[in-house]
Amino acid sequence: MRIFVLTGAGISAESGMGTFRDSGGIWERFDPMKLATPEAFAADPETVQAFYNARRANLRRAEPNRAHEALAHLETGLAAASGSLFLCTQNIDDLHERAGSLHVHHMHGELFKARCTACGAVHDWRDDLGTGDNCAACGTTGRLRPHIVWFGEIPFGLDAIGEALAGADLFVAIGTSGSVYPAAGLVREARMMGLRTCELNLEPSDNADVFDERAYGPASEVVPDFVA
Ligand code: BJW
Repeated sequence: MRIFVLTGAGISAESGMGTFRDSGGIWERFDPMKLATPEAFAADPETVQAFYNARRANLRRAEPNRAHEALAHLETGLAAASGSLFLCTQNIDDLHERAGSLHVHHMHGELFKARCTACGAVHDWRDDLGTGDNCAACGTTGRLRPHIVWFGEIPFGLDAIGEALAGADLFVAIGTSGSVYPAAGLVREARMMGLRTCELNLEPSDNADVFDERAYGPASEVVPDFVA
């Protein structure tokens, strides 16, 4: 069995990372157009950096939950049975990796990385990022930005995502509202390619009617049940 899993903010909700569009979610408290666009960063880099510095501090305190652990076990189990797991996450946290997942595709980038807009180098970055920081590759000051895909930017590795989908038997979406493209369109692509599709979420997503199978509840319960 070759499984393509797409995860979203809901899988990390019980780890305290916050979702975007739920009641009290990140985009209810903050305007995404002022924080998560290249235009916002160009206009006010200090405010954007402060937003991501706070999110980075939160991630340093967070721990993976049973849902992340279940997917790490699924990867090992499938590999032992000559199958495979392509774990594609929209999340910028590293909780899949900390739970033991070996291969994680971060289509919207990573909070613990910074990218130099002068030379393109990507650096591990766990602490606060500021306009006075240097790029260790080219030495330029003040050109580092969060290594994150903002609105209007092209998600990372779309070719690899397409190839993995084409080679899979089953598509599973976990903890995502299905409202941000192109990730939200993957379930329809999967169906067109003949994969079976399954949604695991707290409540029906925007795409719920597209899935063949659905199970609803907290990720820490429905994901281990699915993997068992
Ligand atoms: C639980 C749970 C629990 C809760 N257990 N479940 C039409 C109009 C205008 C714009 C567009 C348009 N169509 C497309 C666009 C462009 C735009 C877009 O989609 N906008 C929409 C809002 C309409 N997309 C883009 O700009 C993307 N780029 C792009 O399109 O490039 C052009 C291109 C693409 C391809 C080929 C060629 C050209 C880029 C999108 C970047 C998204 N960036 C963000 C911010 C990242 C950094 C950060 O974190 O700050 O990514 S936005 C935010 O949303 C974040 C997430 O990854 C993403 C998805 O959110 P997610 O994960 O689904 O979270 P929620 O909160 O929405 O849902 C959580 C779910 O969990 C809910 O269902 C809950 O019920 C559930 N849940 N607790 C299980 N315990």
